[in-house]
Amino acid sequence: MTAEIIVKKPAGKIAPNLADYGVVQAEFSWDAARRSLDGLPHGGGLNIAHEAVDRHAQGSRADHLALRWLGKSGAVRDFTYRDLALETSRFANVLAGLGVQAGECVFVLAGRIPELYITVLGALKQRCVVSPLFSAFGPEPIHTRLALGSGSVLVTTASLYQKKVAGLRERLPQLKHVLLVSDDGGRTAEPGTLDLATLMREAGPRFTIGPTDPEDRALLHFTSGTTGKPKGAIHVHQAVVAHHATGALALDFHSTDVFWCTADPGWITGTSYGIVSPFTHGITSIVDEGDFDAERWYRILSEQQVSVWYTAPTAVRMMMRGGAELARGHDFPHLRFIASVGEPLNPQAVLWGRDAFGLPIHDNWWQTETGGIMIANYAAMDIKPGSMGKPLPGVDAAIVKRAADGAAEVITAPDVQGELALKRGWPSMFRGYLNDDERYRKCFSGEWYLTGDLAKRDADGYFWFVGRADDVIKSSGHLIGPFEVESALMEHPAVAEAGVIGKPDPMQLETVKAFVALKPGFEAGEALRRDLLGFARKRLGAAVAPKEIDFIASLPKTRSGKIMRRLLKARELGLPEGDTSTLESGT
Ligand code: 6R9
Repeated sequence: MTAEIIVKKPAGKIAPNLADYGVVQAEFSWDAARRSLDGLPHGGGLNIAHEAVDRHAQGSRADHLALRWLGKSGAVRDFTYRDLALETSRFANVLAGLGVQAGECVFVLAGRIPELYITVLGALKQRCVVSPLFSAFGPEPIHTRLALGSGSVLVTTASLYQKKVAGLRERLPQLKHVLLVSDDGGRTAEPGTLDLATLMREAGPRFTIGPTDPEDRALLHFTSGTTGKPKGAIHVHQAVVAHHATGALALDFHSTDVFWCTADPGWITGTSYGIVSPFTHGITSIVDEGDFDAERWYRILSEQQVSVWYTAPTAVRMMMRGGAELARGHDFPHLRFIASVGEPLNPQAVLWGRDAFGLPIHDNWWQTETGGIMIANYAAMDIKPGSMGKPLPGVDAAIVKRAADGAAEVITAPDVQGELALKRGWPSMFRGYLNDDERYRKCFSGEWYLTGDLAKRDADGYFWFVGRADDVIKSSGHLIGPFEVESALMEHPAVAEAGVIGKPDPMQLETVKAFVALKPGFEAGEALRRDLLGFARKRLGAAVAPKEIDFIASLPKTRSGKIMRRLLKARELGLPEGDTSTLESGT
């Protein structure tokens, strides 16, 4: 790992919310965090949509820009908090008018269009359980999720409906209402569906949110396992306390911020931080309908005066491919904080941020199951590139090993690898896997939630990601984290991306094999392969360095950008590929 530590200078123009980690950690309490939200009037409980929308629309931020939508082909639509409150109330009235009750499940299958954001928040007002799906899913993954979640309402676009859903209707007896967004502004007219725009016009713009218990179900997000069906992680309204607190502490939101979370709400990052967290802070969010395009992204960061940017390592690596010169063609005078999640952020990428933007990239770690950021590099804290940072104040994280009887034993010595565990009790912890209590129970040992990730904690309290428990390689008695090997390969000028697996070996149990995608201008061939093998061996030593390297055009990734190492392995070994519903097409 890179030895350099990025030492932060004390307060720049804007003082960080978390100025001293130790102090905030000692003083933080979830009860106090809860009190920085409003709660529903007259003791009506806690509802995400009230905290995200109505309380601002009823207060001094009513005319503040909440959401600026950038369409694929140049259209721009702006919504103030007042606009958002009226539109989301209309949708809540649409649901109520259709007889959709609190607790019923509403799915939204759409690209990043304003209706997605409005219907998710509107459904939360009606106290429905909401599940946003990736619009790129094919019919089968859509069917699996709607069936597992017993979806009674689906909001989608006319074209997605024709292509993907119409043929499934007979197999979805629970699905009572399909509401369509027109692709061209006209009225939709598919049999068995309703036109959303018409319903919205007819619905009233005022809606009173009913009493909401903080433990009422609110959001449902599916996450893929190695095998079997996707798991539906259930989150409750109380999660908003963590969404809000992490916005302040980990993403350093200030009231003047323009925030851009590049994630799609089909991935939990795009819901917790693309919808809920920034709105609870009353700040402006940018939503881009378009797909990744380095030049477009630089333009958005610059023209929209983005001040806080939350993205993923895969996007950072794609931008790195184009070189820092591309970034230097733009000015980013407003940008002051960059964060990333989803995968380990290679030290190279942290440092590239400094070259391209004059700012390091702050890695943070969490999962669909944790609902919000749990470990982070904070604005005021020194960064050790390659580390995920320190636990969120209010979150107790530890490295544990599982004893023979399954009990989790905390490892107190530093730098020892074990499973990353979190002590129960933070508000956005998932409350179950849909219809799978057994699987839920297996995630816990006493007070500890076991994450399935392997990590280390160093003597300064920084956490270092090693790999997912199922990705870790065992070679000649050494445990080898694929991330460490990938990061070393990434330091080579020809390498754009690397994915590393363990390949069964009769002598060593497993040997390390790397798949490498090259930057433009480099040619795959024997000479480069030898060069890379030597380069890795010099950095990592013979025990850890890959023995084999294959060149590959691009690595298989999930739609949220995670390298699917298990798929590289299955393909290498000719094994069944397992659940590939989240695989990004073309990889
Ligand atoms: C938010 C999200 C969770 C898994 C997690 C881990 C990996 C996420 C990471 C990271 C290393 C980071 N992961 N952030 N690994 N460093 N900063 O990604 O949720 O899609 O459920 O994935 O992603 O393996 O367990 P989800």
